Formats: sequence, structure tokens, C-alpha cells
Amino acid sequence: MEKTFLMVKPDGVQRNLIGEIVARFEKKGFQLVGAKLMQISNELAENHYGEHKERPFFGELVDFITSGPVFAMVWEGENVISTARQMMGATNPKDAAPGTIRGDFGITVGKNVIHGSDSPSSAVREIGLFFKQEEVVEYSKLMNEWIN
Ligand code: DAT
Ligand code: MG
Repeated sequence: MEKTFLMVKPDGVQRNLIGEIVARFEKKGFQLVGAKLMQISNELAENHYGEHKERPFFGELVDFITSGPVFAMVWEGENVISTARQMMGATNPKDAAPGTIRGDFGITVGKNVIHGSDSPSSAVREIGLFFKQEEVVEYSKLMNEWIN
């Protein structure tokens, strides 16, 4: 089954949005298979956002993502990578549709509440960066019969 890496950023944690965000993915029918509250090191932040290291906002991005705890998660389900991106909304909350997480809870691009992997290869890479193999749990729920 497809898996993705989602993370409530420091602004979302400080604003008490963890429960709201987890609830959206739970209610959609996806399954939580890994989660932890953690402080990201500079090294992990620079690695995670490595694709942006030449961008002018890279320093700010690393400072922000390491500025307080994040809630890192692994979610599983059919098409979860692209569906989670749709549920998050556009990168800049000013362009994110109402009903999406960024559309409902964000205002500026620097503090856009949530991260989500953008492709199967980045999902594998990011899950591997943030989680040990034994921290991702395989289990089934009877509810899945009512969703799939
Ligand atoms: P996404 O998080 O939607 O995958 P991204 O990978 O292009 O977006 O950028 C990573 C993060 O960097 C994004 O969530 C917020 C920040 N960011 C992107 N573009 C920015 C910009 N023009 N100015 C400031 N921060 C930006
Ligand atoms: Mg991205």
C-alpha cells in the first residue's frame, strides 16, 4: 500500500492544529502508521529540504522548520501521496482553496502549517530520513472494508 510522509510544521504545533490535521486524514479514510513529536536538527532540515538549497529562502526555511517541535507522520492508503497534497492545498496559502489545510489555516508561504511528500520517490526518501523501519507499523483495521 502507498505511504507518504506528512509533517505538522512548528506553526501548526504552536497553534494547536495537530489534532485537527490528524482528524482530517483519519476521516478521509487513510491510516496512520507512524507518528512522533520531534525537534528537527539543522542537519536533518538541510537534508530534508536539500532540493531548495540554492533558493533565496533556504536559510529562512531551515530556521523556521527547526524553530520548535514538529509532528512527523507516516500515512498509508490508496493514492495517499497525491490525495494528501490536494488536501494540503497550494504551497502559498493565498492560492490554497478553502477546505484545504493551507487554505483554511494559513496566510503566508513561510508559515504554511504542513509538509507533504510530492512524489513516490520523495515519500520513500522522507520516510527514511525521519523514521526508523521499526517506527512504521503494519496493521489492518476492519474499517478498511468500508472504505476500499
Ligand atoms: P511544498 O511545501 O508545497 O512542497 P516547496 O517544496 O516548493 O512547497 O517549498 C518547500 C517550502 O518552502 C514551502 O512549504 C514553504 C517554503 N517556500 C516555498 N516557496 C517559498 C517562497 N517563495 N518564499 C518563502 N518560502 C517559500
Ligand atoms: Mg515540496
